[in-house]
Amino acid sequence: MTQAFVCLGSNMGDAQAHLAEAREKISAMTGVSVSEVSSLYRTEPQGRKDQPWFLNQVIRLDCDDDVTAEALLDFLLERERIMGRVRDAADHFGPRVIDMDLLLFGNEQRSGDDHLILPHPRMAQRAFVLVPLLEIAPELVMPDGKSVKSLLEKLSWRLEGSAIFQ
Ligand code: PH2
Ligand code: MG
Ligand code: MG
Repeated sequence: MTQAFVCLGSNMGDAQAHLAEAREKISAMTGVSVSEVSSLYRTEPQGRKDQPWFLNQVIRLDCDDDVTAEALLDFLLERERIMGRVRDAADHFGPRVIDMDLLLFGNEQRSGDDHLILPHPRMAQRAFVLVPLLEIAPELVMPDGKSVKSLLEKLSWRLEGSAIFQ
């Protein structure tokens, strides 16, 4: 069994419903179960400020031994597409119906030769990822040995209720 972590995000339409649908779709994957879910956080947009705030959540997946990181990534991208996600190559950080980002897959590290980069290349800079991740995995350590807690301590951010400013 391998534990994976996925960050869900939405800032278009009924974001809460989109996150619920995403969890439902992911738990339908053969050999994968959703074993932990964080709270929902309202988060200040990163990368591009002139867009609505996001709703973000991190979930933990228990993956059977025959589920690979590539298969999980392909499944997530296909579910994004089914849910109506339109990719705009020129607007990598813009508004989206649903985003399902694979953060970690056990201790695997990938350089991106096959589109898959692990750990997720931007997670260490994002409080909207690290805060919900720590909520469900407070002792989690990255494949390079750094604690997730130490990554968050390097960032400038604040929590007000369930809102994350960064
Ligand atoms: N996703 C992005 C870009 N910026 N900002 C927040 N707060 N939450 C996101 O999920 C997010 C973002 C691209 O995937
Ligand atoms: Mg994504
Ligand atoms: Mg993303």
